[in-house]
Amino acid sequence: MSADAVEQLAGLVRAAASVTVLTGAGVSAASGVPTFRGADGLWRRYRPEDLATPDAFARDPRLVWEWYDWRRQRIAACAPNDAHHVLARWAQRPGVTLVTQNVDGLHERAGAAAAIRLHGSIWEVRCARGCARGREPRRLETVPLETLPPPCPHCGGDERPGVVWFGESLDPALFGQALAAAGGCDVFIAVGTSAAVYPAAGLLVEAKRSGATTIEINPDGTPLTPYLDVAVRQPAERFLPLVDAAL
Ligand code: BV8
Ligand code: ZN
Repeated sequence: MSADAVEQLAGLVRAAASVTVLTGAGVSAASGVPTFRGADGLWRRYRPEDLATPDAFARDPRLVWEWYDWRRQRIAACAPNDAHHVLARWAQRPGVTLVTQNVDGLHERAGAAAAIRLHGSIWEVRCARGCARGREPRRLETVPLETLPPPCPHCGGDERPGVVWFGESLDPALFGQALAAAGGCDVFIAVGTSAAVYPAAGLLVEAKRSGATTIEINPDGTPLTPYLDVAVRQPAERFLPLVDAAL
């Protein structure tokens, strides 16, 4: 691990008045949570259009829930890793905003309660019919679930996972907060994301456009690598603790 890359990032974070971090599935890889597009990726065995879309759910809610229940069981057996713990500490510092695409809840379990969760949570469910009392998400942490799909406690219809599917809009207030944090920071750090999914990946572009120093921590390159100032080809769980120790 190059000491100057560690010192370079520590210097940037130390000198920054505001830092925004965007994480993706790669930050949870070391915890054993399968990523979406990596070698052991979730999508390899399943096609996104088959499972993470409203049409898929309308067509076969049980199949979609079998996938989510399997993922919930996998994630329940995982623990936050050193990258989550470092980012939870950084998120306590003034001027640091943590934004995540992840739905696994590991940032929150590491103590980053205020993480902006752009794509929702696999630990929340809500009424698929959108009935008056069931439309707000509720926590449901049972694994495995007794009934697939879980029934809405208010209208008895199917509940759906409390996540944002492809073709669904992100919560405008949440995305607005993330966009402001990307456009207003001195340093923007993308950790463990393939920058393949929009509008989340657009936060990197917004940070760059607004003059932030942009950094990517990822063993592999991404489509946005050419536009970034610093590319750290290291796993997050090894690199972030070294930067944290150098702060
Ligand atoms: C929307 C929740 C408006 C569900 C997910 C342009 C503008 C707007 C929309 C689009 C657009 N172009 C295309 C679209 C449509 C679509 C999209 O982006 N499609 C992609 C595939 C091209 N976007 C949408 O539909 C979004 N909605 O735009 O609303 C709208 C409304 C109506 C009609 C049209 C538009 C909604 C997107 C949200 C989808 N939901 N998740 C669930 O989890 O089941 S996305 C899913 O992918 C996850 O949330 C995941 O986080 C996310 C991104 O993937 P990554 O996190 O980056 O994970 P990945 O596996 O890809 O990469 C891991 C990386 O980690 C790798 O690079 C690897 O090298 C690295 N890594 C591995 N180990 C480590 C590591 N890094 C560091 N350390 C390690 N140890
Ligand atoms: Zn309902």
